[in-house]
Amino acid sequence: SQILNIALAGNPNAGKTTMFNALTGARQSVGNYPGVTVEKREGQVIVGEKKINIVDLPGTYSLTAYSQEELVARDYLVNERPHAVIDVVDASSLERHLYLGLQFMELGIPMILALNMMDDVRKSGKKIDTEKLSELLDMPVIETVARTGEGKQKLIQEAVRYAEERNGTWKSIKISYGPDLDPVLLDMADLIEKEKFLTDLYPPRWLALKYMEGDVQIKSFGDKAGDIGKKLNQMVEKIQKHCRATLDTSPEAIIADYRYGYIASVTRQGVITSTGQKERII
Ligand code: GDP
Ligand code: MG
Ligand code: K
Repeated sequence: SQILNIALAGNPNAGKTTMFNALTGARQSVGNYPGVTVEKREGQVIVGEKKINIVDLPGTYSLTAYSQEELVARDYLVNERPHAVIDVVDASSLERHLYLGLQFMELGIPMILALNMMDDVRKSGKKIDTEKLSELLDMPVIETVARTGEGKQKLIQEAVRYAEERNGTWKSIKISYGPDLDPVLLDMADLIEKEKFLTDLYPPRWLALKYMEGDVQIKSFGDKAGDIGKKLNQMVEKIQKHCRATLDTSPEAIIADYRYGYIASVTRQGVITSTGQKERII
């Protein structure tokens, strides 16, 4: 039968490597990604009769081209197309950690959320409504404590089930970036779609967003592609000028604001509650 490839991703210190070790035990190997010094940790886990290949991706806060780690992580996802990504988050800083998760959702890769460090959450007196979060994000959400192995079995089983259900289908969510950026993003995505610019690897709207964020890797692909790159550059320059002149900001800053706004709109729907008392004591 087919071997499933599953990637572990998340912010640094979310507990990825601890979870990776808990899942794979001694069945692991360490290498490097081609051309860079970033460590590549791979391991195997058996679920029932199935063999699962797990990659522990470098920790990242975003999916930009600013750092080698972020480029390695996103290049791995788009080029190797693992069957699913498990986003390991520190559940005690859920909103901050979901910033990366939202970008996986925009990329469209099948995603499972591991709410790690649930021991810390319980101690703090905070409560997370996992079912509600799963419903709102439209993906499996599993509570874990990587340090003790709590939830690891459920996590990998659910990842396998979900990976098989999605069967390699990527579906990206489209969030609003407001009245200034949305129309331009639509125009750019239309152009990208029409010209089939990198659309075998990335969703058109995602590429448009990367252009607006000034992503050097995607821009260099466009520059090599000629006309489409020139047109996209012009569109970005125009919206940059508009943002500077009328709002004294940049498209990049607006994009970050709307991402945090989207995350807050999710977590405010009763996902995070606290029994105030305990929180005050701690
Ligand atoms: P990575 O950077 O995402 O690979 O994170 P690590 O696996 O290296 O973990 C970062 C730190 O968090 C380590 O000190 C771990 O022991 C700790 N840690 C990992 N998982 C948990 C957990 O579920 N609960 C608690 N309290 N600590 C954890
Ligand atoms: Mg690690
Ligand atoms: K910790």
